[in-house]
Amino acid sequence: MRLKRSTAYFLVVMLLGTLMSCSVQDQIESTVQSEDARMEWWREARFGMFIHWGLYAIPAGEWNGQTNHAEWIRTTAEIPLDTYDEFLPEFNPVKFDADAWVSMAKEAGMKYITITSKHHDGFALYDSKVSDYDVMSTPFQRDILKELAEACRKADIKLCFYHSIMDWHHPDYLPRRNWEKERSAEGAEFPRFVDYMKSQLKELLTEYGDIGVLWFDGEWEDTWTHEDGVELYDYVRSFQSDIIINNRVDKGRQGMQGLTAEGDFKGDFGTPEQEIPDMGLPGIDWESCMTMNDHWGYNKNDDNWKSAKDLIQKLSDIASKGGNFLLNIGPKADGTFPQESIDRLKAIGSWMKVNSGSIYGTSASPFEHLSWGRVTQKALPSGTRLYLHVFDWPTDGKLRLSGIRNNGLRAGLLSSPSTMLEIERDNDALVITVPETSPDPINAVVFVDIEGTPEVVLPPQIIFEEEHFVDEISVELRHDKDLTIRYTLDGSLPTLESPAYSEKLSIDRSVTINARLFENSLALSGVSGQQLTKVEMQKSSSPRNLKQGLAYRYYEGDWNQLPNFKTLKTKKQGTLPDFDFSPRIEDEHFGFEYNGYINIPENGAYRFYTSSDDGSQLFINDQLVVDNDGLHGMVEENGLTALSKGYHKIRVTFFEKSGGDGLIVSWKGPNIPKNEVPSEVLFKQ
Ligand code: FHN
Repeated sequence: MRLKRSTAYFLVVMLLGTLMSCSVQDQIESTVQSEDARMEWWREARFGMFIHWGLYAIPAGEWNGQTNHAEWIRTTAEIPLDTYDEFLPEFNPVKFDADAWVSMAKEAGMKYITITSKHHDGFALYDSKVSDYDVMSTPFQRDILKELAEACRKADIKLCFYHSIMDWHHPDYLPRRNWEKERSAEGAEFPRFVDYMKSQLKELLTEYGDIGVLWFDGEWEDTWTHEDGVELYDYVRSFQSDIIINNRVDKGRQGMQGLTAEGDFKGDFGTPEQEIPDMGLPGIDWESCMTMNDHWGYNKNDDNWKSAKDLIQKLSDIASKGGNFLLNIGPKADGTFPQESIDRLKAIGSWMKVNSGSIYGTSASPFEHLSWGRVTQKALPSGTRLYLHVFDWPTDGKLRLSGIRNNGLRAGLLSSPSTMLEIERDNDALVITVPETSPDPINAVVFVDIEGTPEVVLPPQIIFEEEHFVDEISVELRHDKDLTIRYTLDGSLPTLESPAYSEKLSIDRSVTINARLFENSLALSGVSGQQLTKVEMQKSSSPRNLKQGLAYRYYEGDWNQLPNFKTLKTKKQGTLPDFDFSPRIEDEHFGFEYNGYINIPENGAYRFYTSSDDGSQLFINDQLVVDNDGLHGMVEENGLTALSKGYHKIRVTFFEKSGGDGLIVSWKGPNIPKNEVPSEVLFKQ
């Protein structure tokens, strides 16, 4: 059959298109598969050891009588380079024993170790051929990372490196610390620093065996760009194609909550720091890194240790949300771990010896909030094993797993797996009869095997504006299943006798609303609950002679938290339309206090927000509403207050130490969606 040229051409294009689309589809699938293959050991591992170690272990957090320093000490104590380098001849950790470190990690149930090859101070813990600022320039004269690599290999523990992009030592790194006035940036070339950093990374990726993860950090300064991050990600993968790289290689990390912003940012996992996401994040790999006390590097005065109970429950909480836990050790200058760290590792290890199956290779809970603990899950050939991490043991011996439609096949305790426990069905719940006393008061794990994959019926959503309200509040109960929602307002369990929800509720008093889904005479879901509190409004004031704008005062100083500005000398003052920095003189080490009145349009509960780098606070009528103090990246905090229509005093304080800076003041209220406080509602006398 002869085809017109155009038809033949069209068919060829279609054929190519099909081939292409298949190949594109194949590419996508193969990329996902290769990504999954690469991440497999990491997702299985769930638990790793972070190690922050270097010259800073010598001062151990103390300098000139101040004791709150750690791995940042060169900057937080403003130690000139040549003074800091006097630590080099003191670094001699004669008690360092790589096998002992690795053994403690392994005994604790950790599957990988992430150690600082180089932190912000620029000092390398290994024998670098491209720098003398390394362990070979100290009395120790041993390649610590080489010894650790061998110890990890023997123990089948993955070795991973933390490598800081920010470098306070290399002459080509920019910017200089702003207090380092005497350290000229003359002749510094940042691209030359990037080449140096790549040379060190090449050493680490070609001379220390297979590396599990490259954990970048210090990516936040403006000299490091998204383009640099993309290039560095590919550069690292060119040496070890299966290596995993965190999201701090690029510029997509969103502050300390650590997840990657929308966009084409590089990084295989998110890095929440000192915090755990509220909910699981389906399809997103993330790892929460945390200290055991308040410092990453060793601080001999820091006795604020998290309990073993807290750390064990955090491990379960993180795993129940599908994340990894990277728990930090800050070794001492002699090469040993602090005893408090050793004790906690041992306690975690004892728990993991019995319960590691509920952590390794598990995935996130199919349930939302459970009052008694957390859930992880693992596929079985015949269905699914649910691990119930019970923090609060049921006093009646009945452990209730609400809202699950699957049948329970068997149940038992990980601490005595041969003893089967009785399972019965009560409406929406599987109820497991458990021993009177918990086998592990910190976190006892009950396993329940079910048919198939979990079919969970979540409780109804309780939708409302704010949990505090002034006159009355409208509440909607919602569920994606078109069935009956029954509710109570006194905190009791909704039953068949409870009222059925039909339209929005108008509540004019404080209540505890509970809601549950029913199908005919059977409860299908667990209970969702919400406390709604009626509050008294703060009365407005009647200031006279108001003019548009805010009064500001500008200060300069080096703080790690908000100072009491009233005790400081004002450098500048005047009027501004809103919370801006335009009057500032310095780019760093400065602060502002803004005072005025905010015109509240109607009675109601108002939520205020500050997003700032570094710290900020917001006061209404001299009452603290938002506390966002401290050294941090752009982080948002909020607070709620009930205000009557009219003028209310507002005060916002802010400080910037160094690096990035910013302040955004927002609000949300009746008929006001969350947005920046507009200048039109700000006034001063
Ligand atoms: O500045 C570092 C800090 O010293 C520490 O290494 C933590 C660990 O994730 N990361 C940075 C702070 O976000």
